[in-house]
Amino acid sequence: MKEIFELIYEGVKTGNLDAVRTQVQAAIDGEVSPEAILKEALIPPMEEVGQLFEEGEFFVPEMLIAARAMQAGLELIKPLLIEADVESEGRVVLGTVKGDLHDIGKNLVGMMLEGAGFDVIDLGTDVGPDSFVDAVKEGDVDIIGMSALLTTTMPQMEATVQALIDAGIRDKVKVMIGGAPVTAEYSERIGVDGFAEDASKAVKIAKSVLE
Ligand code: B1M
Repeated sequence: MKEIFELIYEGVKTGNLDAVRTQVQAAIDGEVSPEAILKEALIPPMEEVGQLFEEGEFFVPEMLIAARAMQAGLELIKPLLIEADVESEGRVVLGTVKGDLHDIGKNLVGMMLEGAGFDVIDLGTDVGPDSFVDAVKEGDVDIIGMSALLTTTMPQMEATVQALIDAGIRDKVKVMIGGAPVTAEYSERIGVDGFAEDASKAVKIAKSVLE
């Protein structure tokens, strides 16, 4: 099985979607537990990719193709994971804020969070404060994750925090934000719980805000 795990690792790291699909299916057919496939074969290469990105060795395209390859593997084991009832790290409601249609970064963050064992509900793009509030009211949400790529849409993050306060549910959920124009200073100013400048840090922040 070591060899299959190594092939999955290499496939994710190099973004070889077909190899990942083939090897994950081989592991499933060999009755390897979906949890082992996730934790020992799919997540470790993404951690390395995130690390290489932070060190400037990998760039966004490499990270995207790796994330896509990991996602292909995840899709195969997802039904089995649900069946096996693997404990989730937490539930994240993710969206790009109102007026903003950029979704590549958000999708990448969502994939990394899923890969790290979070349950992700993706509300898509152009998500207004009320939609985030409604999602929290529907229950069982641990973190709201907002993405913004435009300086003109960033204020929607503050508006969403205010909407959560107005609805009396700000203390029921952690809020984390990110996106190219977003800074740590801005996140402190608007009173959110976490800010991440890239997708791999988003996983670390999501884990730390729930601690
Ligand atoms: Co637009 N765009 N765009 N664009 N676009 C930018 C953002 C811009 C910087 C380009 C520029 O002028 N240099 C500029 C914004 C300027 C500003 O506000 N300061 C801009 C503009 C002006 C516009 C339009 C207004 C252009 C126009 O129509 N005149 C328009 C707006 C549309 C709208 O949203 N209403 C527009 C449209 C588009 C496209 C549709 C063509 C396309 C988006 C396609 C899509 O997303 N499906 C697009 C693109 C591709 C870009 C650039 C080139 C690339 C963005 C991207 O995907 N980056 C961008 C220039 C740039 O950023 N260099 C630009 C890759 C992605 C992986 O990175 O999204 O930063 P990023 O995500 C990172 C981190 O930020 C972080 O992790 C991710 C992975 O590491 N992160 C989070 C993101 N969200 C997070 C959430 C978290 C944590 C971390 O927690 C929840």
